[in-house]
Amino acid sequence: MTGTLITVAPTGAEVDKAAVPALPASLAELVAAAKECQAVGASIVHVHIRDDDARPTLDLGRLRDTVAALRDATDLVVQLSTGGAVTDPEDARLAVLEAGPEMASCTMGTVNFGEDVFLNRWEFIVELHTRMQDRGVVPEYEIFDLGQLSTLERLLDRHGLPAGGHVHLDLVMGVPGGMPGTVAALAACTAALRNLPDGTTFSATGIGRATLPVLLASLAAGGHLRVGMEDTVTYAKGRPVESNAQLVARAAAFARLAQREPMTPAQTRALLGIPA
Ligand code: KMH
Ligand code: ZN
Repeated sequence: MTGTLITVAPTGAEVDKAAVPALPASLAELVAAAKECQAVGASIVHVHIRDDDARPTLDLGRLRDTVAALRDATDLVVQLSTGGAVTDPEDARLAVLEAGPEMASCTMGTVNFGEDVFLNRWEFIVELHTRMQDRGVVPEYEIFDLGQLSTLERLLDRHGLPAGGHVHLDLVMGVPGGMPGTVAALAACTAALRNLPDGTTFSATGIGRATLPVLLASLAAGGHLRVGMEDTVTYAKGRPVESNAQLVARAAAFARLAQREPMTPAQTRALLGIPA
């Protein structure tokens, strides 16, 4: 059994900075959070950025500055979100790749997202996947529901393996409108992995109160972990999350208990086929 790849998703597009002041929103806050998270066991940072008013943005100049600042200050694999916010148009989401990340997210289908819809048409998915192949950007395939694993299988069959040659996906569990954050749902997903290329790896994240059950289930199933304030802002009942590092430290402690040490950024790059 390998170590544990821990991704931190520190910001997201949905949490309101005014309601959650600990959320890293400015570039300085994001870089500081990323450094702290690397120190306690993260190896990938999944990045959404905010504007000066802490609203989500896909501004390309800001994205380029963010990639550069995170590379300067950390060894983390920088994974830009191409999901953005539910209101972001497809062309702006595709343009994220122009910021030159090593890695980017790529969602495998449309899903109801609370009161909203997170739209991911087949043609858009194909465009994102093939642009990533052309630019050498390694995808993390985001899976919000079981059927999206079949979409991933179809994508790889028709359009080939991603840059780096390794398939890595993230099960996002517990979004209202997607699959629940349960052991049964995770087991159904892991059973479906047999239809994907040999060596496919997965991480899992549970939204809100699904955080801990999904974390434990993923470790038990040989999976990796994603945690962060994009996905939960409550550490325990009645106890707000103090920092992203607090969530990463807890994930790393569980990984060690499972005798699967957190992977370093170098080990993560080697696993995913990202050049050192
Ligand atoms: N903010 C969600 C609408 C991703 O980053 O690729 C989409 C999301 C997925 O967070
Ligand atoms: Zn995201």
